[in-house]
Amino acid sequence: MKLHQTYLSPFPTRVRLVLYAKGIEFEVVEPPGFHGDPNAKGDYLNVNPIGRVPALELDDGKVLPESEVICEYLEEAYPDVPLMPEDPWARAQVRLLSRISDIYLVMAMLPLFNMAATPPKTWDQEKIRRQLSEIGEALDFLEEYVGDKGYAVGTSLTHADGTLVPILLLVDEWLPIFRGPELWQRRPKLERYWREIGNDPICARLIEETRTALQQSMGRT
Ligand SMILES: N[C@@H](CCC(=O)N[C@@H](CS)C(=O)NCC(=O)O)C(=O)O
Repeated sequence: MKLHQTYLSPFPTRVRLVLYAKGIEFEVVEPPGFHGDPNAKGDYLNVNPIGRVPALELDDGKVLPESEVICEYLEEAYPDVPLMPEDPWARAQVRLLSRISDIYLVMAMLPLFNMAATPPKTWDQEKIRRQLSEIGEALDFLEEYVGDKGYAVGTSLTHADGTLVPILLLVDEWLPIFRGPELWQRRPKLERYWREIGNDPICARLIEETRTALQQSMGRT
């Protein structure tokens, strides 16, 4: 199995959590043309015509794009080490946290990611102010629903941790370049989650991998 991905993007990180947790062997392929790399995506567009990362390539050559769909596929194809709770309400909480992150938080961060690739003196301060306000609102939504027992939902690893860990790391480490809202201020549940989730060895590994990629990318720009 191959995971076409970058370590900087939060979406493949969500998939790596599943692969690590379930002990599935895979090869990492890092396609060109992402995160400011001026090279064309080239052959990767034949692998994944959507042109985004991640894409999971099975041993028989079939390719699946879209992180959430990949995670659901892996959950069904490799049911050992379940990453979904059994209780329907808890399952809904896993999906809710991922949905809030994808729809509200990631969408609010995207314009700032794009802006960060341009010279700071061209940055639209009003746009930055609006995006930071939306990011703060999305973090408030997460504060409402995130669990308080060491994991995003319940007392063990779920797909919601795969969603939250990389995006919170980006908010924490990357957002300060825009003088963003202090992530943990007035958000004690999120603060506790962030403090405790690093105790999980798989999440600690994801944090380390993302932090290394972030430092490399900042050194490059
Ligand atoms: N909905 C997609 C989003 C994936 C996505 O947008 N990935 C970004 C990287 S963070 C990407 O590939 N963007 C296209 C590009 O950078 O050219 C998923 O969940 O897999």
